[in-house]
Amino acid sequence: MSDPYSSASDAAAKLAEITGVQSHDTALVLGSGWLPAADRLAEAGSVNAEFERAELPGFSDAAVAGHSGKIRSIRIPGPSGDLNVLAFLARTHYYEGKGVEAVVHPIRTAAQAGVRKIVITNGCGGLNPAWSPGTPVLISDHINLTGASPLVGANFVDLTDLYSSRLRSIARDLDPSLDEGVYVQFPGPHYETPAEVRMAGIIGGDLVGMSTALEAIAAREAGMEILGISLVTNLAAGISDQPLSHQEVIDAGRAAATRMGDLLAKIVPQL
Ligand code: 8IG
Repeated sequence: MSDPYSSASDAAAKLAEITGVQSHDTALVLGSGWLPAADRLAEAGSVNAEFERAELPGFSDAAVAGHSGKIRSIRIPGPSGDLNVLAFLARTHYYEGKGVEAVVHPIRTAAQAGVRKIVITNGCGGLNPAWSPGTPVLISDHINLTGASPLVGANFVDLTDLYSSRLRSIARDLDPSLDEGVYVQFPGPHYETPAEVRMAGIIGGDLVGMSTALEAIAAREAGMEILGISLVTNLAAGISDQPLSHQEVIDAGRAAATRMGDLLAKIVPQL
């Protein structure tokens, strides 16, 4: 990719052409287990367009089972008129080896498409044994253990209140049962060892995953307000004596779909 920002601007132009929507208001990035929830959100409104993300400049095909490679533009009613929501039904993960630029290209495309607020979701492992698979947790902060950044050069972006306390409090008003936690992004694609999970807890983490942090940094650079929601799909390695499996992740997402969909349908219009 040449200049990542001009590539995102090309993608945004193509997005406007495909969707017929000149400007989107809110973006939604869907993590493992969240696809059924996006379907419920679409039912709360109408779909402007849905297409393969590879149709946009700079995007490649999806690589993970349980992720769809599509992008969906949804129009939903909001308190002060309709909102256009740009939903990425899958993300590019850092572990795919396509580089950080590819990981955050959807975020930068959304920014160029006018998006000012973003909901970043993921499926992850939980350190708190009270979080049974299917529990949603608001991300209060993150620890980036990838050793990478989407930013290049002397670009000293402030990450204080990265996961907007204003948006978190709106979410908790709508669902007071929501807990909060610190998300630790590991590079993956392997899951953690039990010792690494213990370390994550000692350094202040509550959730372990392979996404979100790099995207949130790019979203902040672009000036967006960020809400992060993790769906705990499994207890992190060593927290329970069960081995981890990707099927468990997909099953937990399916089981939690109704709750997550209702949550998104309630929260997204109010942000
Ligand atoms: I879903 O336990 C899901 N993604 N790193 N660890 C990490 N990523 C995950 C996990 C997990 N579960």
